[in-house]
Amino acid sequence: MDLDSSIIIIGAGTWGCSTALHLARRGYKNVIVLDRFPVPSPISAGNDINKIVEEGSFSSSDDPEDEDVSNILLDLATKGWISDPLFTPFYHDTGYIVCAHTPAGLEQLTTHEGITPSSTDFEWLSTPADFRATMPPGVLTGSFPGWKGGFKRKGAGWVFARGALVAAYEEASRLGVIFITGPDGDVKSLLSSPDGAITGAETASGSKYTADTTILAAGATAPQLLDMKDQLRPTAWTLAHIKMSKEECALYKNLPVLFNIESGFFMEPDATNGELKICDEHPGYTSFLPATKTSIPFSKHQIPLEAETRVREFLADTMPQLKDRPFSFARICWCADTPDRNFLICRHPEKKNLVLAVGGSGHGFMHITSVGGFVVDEMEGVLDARLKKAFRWRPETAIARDWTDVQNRRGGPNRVMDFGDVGEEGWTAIPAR
Ligand code: FSA
Repeated sequence: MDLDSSIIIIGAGTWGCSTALHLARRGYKNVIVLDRFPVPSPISAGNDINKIVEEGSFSSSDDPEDEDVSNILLDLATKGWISDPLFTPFYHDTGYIVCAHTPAGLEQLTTHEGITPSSTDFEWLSTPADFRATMPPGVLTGSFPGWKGGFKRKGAGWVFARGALVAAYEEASRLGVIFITGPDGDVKSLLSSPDGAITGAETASGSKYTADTTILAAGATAPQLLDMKDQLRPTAWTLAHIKMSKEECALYKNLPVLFNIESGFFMEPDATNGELKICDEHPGYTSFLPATKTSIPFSKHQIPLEAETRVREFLADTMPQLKDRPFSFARICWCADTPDRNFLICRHPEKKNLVLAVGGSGHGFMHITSVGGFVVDEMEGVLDARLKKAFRWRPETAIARDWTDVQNRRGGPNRVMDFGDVGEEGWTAIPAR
C-alpha cells in the first residue's frame, strides 16, 4: 500500500495505539487516531497498573486447530516484551502461579490451562504451605483452603500496562501519527459513500474525517458503530486497589503473579502510588438494557458490592492481613468476547476500506507489542494464512448466540452476571482521589 494513503484509526486504546505504532514504524505518513479521551483513556482496559503476561504456550481454546494460532500469537507478543526496547522496560518476569480450589476448577486447570502435577514447566503446589512458600514470609499468611496449582518461576509475570500503552502512543506520535481527542475525536458514526464503502468517521463535534482506510479499534464499543452480527459480547470485569505502606511495598516487591482461575488474582503494588490491585475472577458482567438486544458498556469507577465481597474473600484466603482494608480505587473494565475468543481482525466483507481490529476476548492487552502488526498485515493483504482464518469475519459462529456462555471462565456464581441486576444501591462508594 501507498505509504502516503490516509488512514483513520477509531479508538486510542490498547489496540488502536498498537496499530498506530505499527503503521508509523512501517512508514505510513498520514495516520490519524480518533478517541473521546486522551491517552491513557480512563475507560480503556489498558489504562491499568498491571496485566498478566505469559510467555510460552497458552491456549484460549480447546480446539487443537487453534493451538498453532495461540502459539504464533504468543511468540510474537513475547518477542516484543523481551526484545523491543520500547516495551522491555515494562515487563517483569517475576513468575506466575495458576491455581484453583474446587474439583471443577481443578478440572478446568487441567483441561483448559494444561496444568497438572506432571507439567514440566510448572512446579506443582498441593498444600497451603507450598503456596505460602512461594512468597516472602508475611505476604501469604492465608489458609489456602483446597488450593492446588502450578508455579512457573520464569517466563511469565506482569507488565506495567499503562506505561506500555503510553509508550506506544508517544512513539507513534513521535513518528508522526496525529491523535485527536475530546468531542472532536469522539466518533459517533462511520461515513460511507453511496456504494457502501467506508470513507471515514463523524465525531461528536460534527467534524467529518475522511480517509482511504478506516480501522475500527473501538473495543467493547465497536457494536455501537457497526453491526457486528453478534460476534462481540461487551463484557466487564471488576478490579479494586488497596493502598500499601512503604514497608509493605518493599516486602511485596518482585512477587510472582498469583492467579486462582476461580477466585481472583493479584501482583505486586504499583511503583507510582503503592497500590495493590486485586481482580475477582468470574465469567464477567454484561449490561443488557431492556430496550436493546446487546450489552452496552458504560464507565464506572466503582464495582458491585458483590464483587467487593469476592475480592475480600480472595484476600481472606490468601492475605487475611489485608482483607478489611478500604479500597483506594476501583473500576469496571470492558472487553469484548468473540464466540471462540479468537481475535476479530479482518477487512469487512462488504464495507470496502474498513478494517476491523476488535474482539480482544480477555487476552488482548499482552499483545499490544504485536497486534497492530496483524492489523497492518491484514490491511496490506499479507496476514499469515493461519491467523487470517482464525481472525476472520465469522457471523456464522454467532447465530443464536448464547449471551450467557461462560466461555471457559469460572468464579463467583460461575455464570455471566448482568449489571442490570446490581441495582443503584449495590455499588461501592469509594471517594474519588
Ligand atoms: O490469563 C490471563 O492473562 C489473565 S486475563 C485477565 C482477565 O481479568 C481474566 O481473568 C478475565 O477472565 C477476563 O478474560 C478479562 O481478563
